[in-house]
Amino acid sequence: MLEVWGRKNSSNVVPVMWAIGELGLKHVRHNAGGSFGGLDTEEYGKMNPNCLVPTIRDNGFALWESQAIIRHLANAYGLGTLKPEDPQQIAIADQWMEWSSGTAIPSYFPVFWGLVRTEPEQRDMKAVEAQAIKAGQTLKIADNRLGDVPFLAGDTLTMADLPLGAAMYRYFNLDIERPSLPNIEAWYKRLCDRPAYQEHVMNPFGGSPAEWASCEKAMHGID
Ligand SMILES: N[C@@H](CCC(=O)N[C@@H](CS)C(=O)NCC(=O)O)C(=O)O
Repeated sequence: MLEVWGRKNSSNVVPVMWAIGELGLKHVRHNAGGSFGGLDTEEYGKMNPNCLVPTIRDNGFALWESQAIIRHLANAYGLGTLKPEDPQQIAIADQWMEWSSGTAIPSYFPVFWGLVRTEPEQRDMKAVEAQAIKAGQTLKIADNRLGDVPFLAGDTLTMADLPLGAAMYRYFNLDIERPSLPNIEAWYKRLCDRPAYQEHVMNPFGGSPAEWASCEKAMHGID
């Protein structure tokens, strides 16, 4: 049995759940982190010494770090789907995962944090706007790539698309100026057509800390 620990609105849990959905894996998810707590117990610390989410246990095998989890699921259950078969395609998929988590998401994340996770009266809108411009510039790199191929690693959806694809739902639903990114927009529309994306990524997150908390509250009692 595959078990996942993590609240479903966590930006690092979302791509893991999306991977599980794409692969159609039977699983149990335990709400943890945020207002659900549960990360500071001895038992949880043994599975994940960072006391963060997500963590999985796959038939007794515990693993943390969302990208490592996505790669494990793709290796174990997604050869030829989420995990390309050709070594060069695998390397390209890895490249876009690394770029997404190391470059693109860090450029967009302060915008999300500066709006959704910051009280309106404490927001530094100049910094948010400046960062939104930087994020847009960075995303042009993926936009160029997606002008050549429909998905980041080639013709079909792979693990390459998951980290950035998950972040794009929030990017496109934040109240910010965005540059024209026609190829990312077309890719994002393709992702929005996927049932697993609809179920695991397209969930309300609100536009302020109060709205975020009320979206999270609505999840209590739902595992
Ligand atoms: N690099 C880690 C980061 C994990 C992380 O920062 N998780 C955050 C949620 S996105 C967390 O557990 N925060 C504490 C909490 O949710 O209570 C990963 O990708 O899994």
